[in-house]
Amino acid sequence: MRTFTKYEFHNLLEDKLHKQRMTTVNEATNTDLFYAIAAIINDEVHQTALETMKRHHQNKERQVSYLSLEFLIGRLIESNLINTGFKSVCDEVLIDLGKDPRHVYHEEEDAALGNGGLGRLAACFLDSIASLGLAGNGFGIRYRYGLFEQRIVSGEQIELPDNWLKEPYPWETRKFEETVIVNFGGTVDYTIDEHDNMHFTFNNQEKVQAVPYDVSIVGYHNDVVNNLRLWKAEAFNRVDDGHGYDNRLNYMNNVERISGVLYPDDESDDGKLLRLKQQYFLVSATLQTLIKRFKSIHELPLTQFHEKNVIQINDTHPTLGIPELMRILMDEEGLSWKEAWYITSHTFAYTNHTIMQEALEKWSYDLVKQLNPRVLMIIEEINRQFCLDISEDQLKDLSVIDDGVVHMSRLAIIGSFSVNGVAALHSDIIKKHTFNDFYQLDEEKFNNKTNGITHRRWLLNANPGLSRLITSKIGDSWIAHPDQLRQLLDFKDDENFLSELDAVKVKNKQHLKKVIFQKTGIEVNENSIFDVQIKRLHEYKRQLLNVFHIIYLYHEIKDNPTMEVQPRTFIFGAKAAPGYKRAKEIIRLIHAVANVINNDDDVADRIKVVFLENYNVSLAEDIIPAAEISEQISTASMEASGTGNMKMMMNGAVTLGTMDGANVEIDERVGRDHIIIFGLSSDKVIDYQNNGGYRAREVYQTDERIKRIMDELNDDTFTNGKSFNDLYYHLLKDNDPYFILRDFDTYVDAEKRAAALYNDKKKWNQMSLVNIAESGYFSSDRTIKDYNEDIWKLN
Ligand code: 26W
Repeated sequence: MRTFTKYEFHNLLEDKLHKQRMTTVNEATNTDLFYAIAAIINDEVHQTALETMKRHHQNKERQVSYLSLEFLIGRLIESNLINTGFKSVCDEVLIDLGKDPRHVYHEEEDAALGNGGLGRLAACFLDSIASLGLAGNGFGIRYRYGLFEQRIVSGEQIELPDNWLKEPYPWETRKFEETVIVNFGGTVDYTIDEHDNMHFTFNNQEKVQAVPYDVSIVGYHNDVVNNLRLWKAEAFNRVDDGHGYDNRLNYMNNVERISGVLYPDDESDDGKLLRLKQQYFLVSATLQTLIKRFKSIHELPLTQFHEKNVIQINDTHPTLGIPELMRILMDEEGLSWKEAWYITSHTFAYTNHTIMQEALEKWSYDLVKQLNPRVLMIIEEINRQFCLDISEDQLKDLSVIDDGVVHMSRLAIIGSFSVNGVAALHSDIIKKHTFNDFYQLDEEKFNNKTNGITHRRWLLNANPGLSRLITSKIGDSWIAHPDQLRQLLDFKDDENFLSELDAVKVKNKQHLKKVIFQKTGIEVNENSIFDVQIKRLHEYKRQLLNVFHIIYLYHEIKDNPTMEVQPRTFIFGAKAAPGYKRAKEIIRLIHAVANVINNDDDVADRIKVVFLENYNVSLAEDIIPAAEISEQISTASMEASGTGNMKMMMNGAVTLGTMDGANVEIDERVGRDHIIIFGLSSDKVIDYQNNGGYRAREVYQTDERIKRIMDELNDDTFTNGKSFNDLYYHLLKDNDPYFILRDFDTYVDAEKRAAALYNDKKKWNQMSLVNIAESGYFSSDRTIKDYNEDIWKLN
C-alpha cells in the first residue's frame, strides 16, 4: 500500500471532490469529504485486493470461508484509514481544512447487519483474518434494512426501519457478472437407472438471482485485502414467465424480501419461512461460488475440495450448507453419496454461541420440505445413516429429525469435523450438558476457541488518548502484537503513569458527558463512577438486577440523606427484540426509575441513571473508552462468552461480574485483586435447574430490601400509571428463573466493594492498568490464530 505526504493526499482529495462530488475543498460538505476520502481509499484497496486474490489463486492457497447471517460492521472509514496507514495524513489534511475529522467520518452510516455478539464477532474476525495475512473471506446477506433503529418514546422502545442505504454505500462493489441462481420450493421427482443411480428432476421451482456485493476487508499494514461478499436477492425480469403485471410485482417483491431485512431476534428462534429462505439463499449462493472457484483455480478433482476449503459456520444459522454441498456434489457434479459425505464432513466446522434452548434452531419438517424438498431428502438420508450406529434409547436426543422438527444443532455437529464453544466455561458446559451425547460419541470433535475483539477498532481507534499513552511507554509494537501490552505491568507503581492513565479516562468521560447531554439533556457528574451495562436486553443478562441495585441505593440515600456515597452514573444501552415483551418492560422500568431518580434533588448529586437510545457499534465506540465499571452480571452458565467485557477491560474498566462466560478467563488473567466477582457459580445454577431447591418467594419474604423494591413494582413509586406487575408476578410465579433475587445480596456487596475501591484512586488506577495490560489475550488476533492452528490449518 503506498503512503502519501500531506500535499499528495490534499491534492488527491481535491481531485476526488472535483470529479466525484462536483465541488471544491472550500465548499465541500462533510458528506462530500467523506465520499472523497472513501474514493481515495478504494482506489488503493481495490488494487491490493486484486493482488491478494491473484496471490492466493497462484499459490493455490487453502482458504477459509466464514459463513454468517450477521456481520455487525459498524462504520469502516476509520478502520480502513488505520489499516491502510492513511489515518494520520488524512486527519492532518482535514484539520488543515478547518474540519473536525470525526465529524467527517461520522457521516458514514453504521452497517448494522447483525443483532449483537455473534454479528460483531464475525466482523472482528474478518479484521483479524486479514491483518494476520490469512486467506479467508466472509459470506453474508446484504440486508436492505439492518437492525432496527431504536427510539424511546415516553420511556418505551419503538422500532424504526434502518434505512442504511438511503445514501450510496461507498465500500461495496456490485459484481453482477458473478450472479448465481438459487432454487426454492417446487417438487422433486426421480428415476433410478440400470446402475442404481438416482436422477432427479425438479418442477416449478422459484428461481432467484443471488447478486454479489463485495466489500474489501483491509489487513493492518500488510498489503493483504480479503473480501466480504454480501448477497442480494433479485428477481428475474423475464417476459416469458406468464406473470401478469401485478403478479410480476408480487413475484419481484417476494424475491427481494429474501434480502429485505435482518431478523431482529437475538437468542430466540421464531421459525419463520422467510428466515429459513435467507439461510438457504446464503449457503446455496456461497457454495455454488466456492465450487466454481475451486474448478477455476485448482486442477484437482472435486474429491479434494475439502483440502482447499474449510467453511466455518457462525452458529447453526448456515447449517443448511451441509445438505446443500451434498446436493451440489451429487446432483450437479455426479459424485457418489460416500464421496460427497467425506468431502462435506471434512469441510464444515461449527461454532456454537448459546446454550439457551429457545435459541437452538428447530425447523419444522414441513417448512424445510416447502423450502427445498431435495435438501430435506438429503437431511433425511444423513440422519438415517447416522442413526444406524445409534442405540434406540439415544435416538430422541441425537436424531436430527424428531417429532416433526429438524434439529439444526444436531445436523451441524454430525456434518462438521469441529465443534467449538466460545469461552472455556461455555465449551465445558456444551460438552458436559448441552451436547453431552454427541461429545461421548466423538470427543475429538469438540474444542474451545475463546472469543476476542479487534484491538485496532476497540482500542487504537476508539481510544486514541490511551493508545498514545501506551505507545509512549512501551512503543507501538503492541498494535501488531497485542500480548505485548503486558509490558505495562512494569509501570504498576509508576505514580506518573497512573495519573496520566487517570487523565486519559477523565478526558474520555468528559467526551461521553457531552454525548449524553446531547442525546438526553441529562447533565452527569464527570467525577462520578461511570458504571456501564451495554448489550442486548435479555433476561439472562440481568439488566433487571442492575436496576434493583439502583433502587436499593436510592432507598439508602433517601433513608439516610447525609450518608457518604461515591457519586455514580449508571449508563445503559440495550435493544430488545421487537417481540420480546418482558425485555421491553425492563427498558420501560429503567426509564421510569431514571425519571424519578434524575428529578429527585435529594439524590441528584449522587446518582444519575442514563439510558442511551439506539445502542450500536458507533455508540459503543463513544461509551467504552469512558467506562469505569463494566457490568457483566449474567446468570452464571447463560452468557456463552460476552465480548463487551473484553472491550471494556481493554479500555481500563474494572469488570464487576459473575463467573460466567469469558469473565472466568478475565479473572484468571488479571487475578481476583483486579476484578469484582459475585453470585452463584454455573454449577450451582445448573444444579438448581436440574434438581430444584430454589424458592424465590422465600427470598422475597425474608430480605426486606428485596421486598421493598419488588412491592414498588406494583405501587405508584415508579409506575406513573402503568405498573410493572408482570415483572413482579413473573419473579414470584415463575420462581425467578434467572436467580435475580438469589444473587441480589452478593451483588449489592460487590457494588459496595467497587465504590470503596474507587475511592482509593491509586488502587483503582492500578486495577485499570492491570486490566489493560492483560487484555492482549482477548484480541481476536489470538482467537483467529487458535482457529487457524487447530481447525483451519491455512498457510
Ligand atoms: C435464531 C435467533 C438467534 C439469533 C442469534 C439465536 C441466537 C443468536 C446468537 C447466537 C446470539 C448471540 O449473539 N450470542 C452471543 O454470541 C457472542 C459471540 O460468541 C457471545 O459472546 C455471547 O455470549 C452470546 O450471547
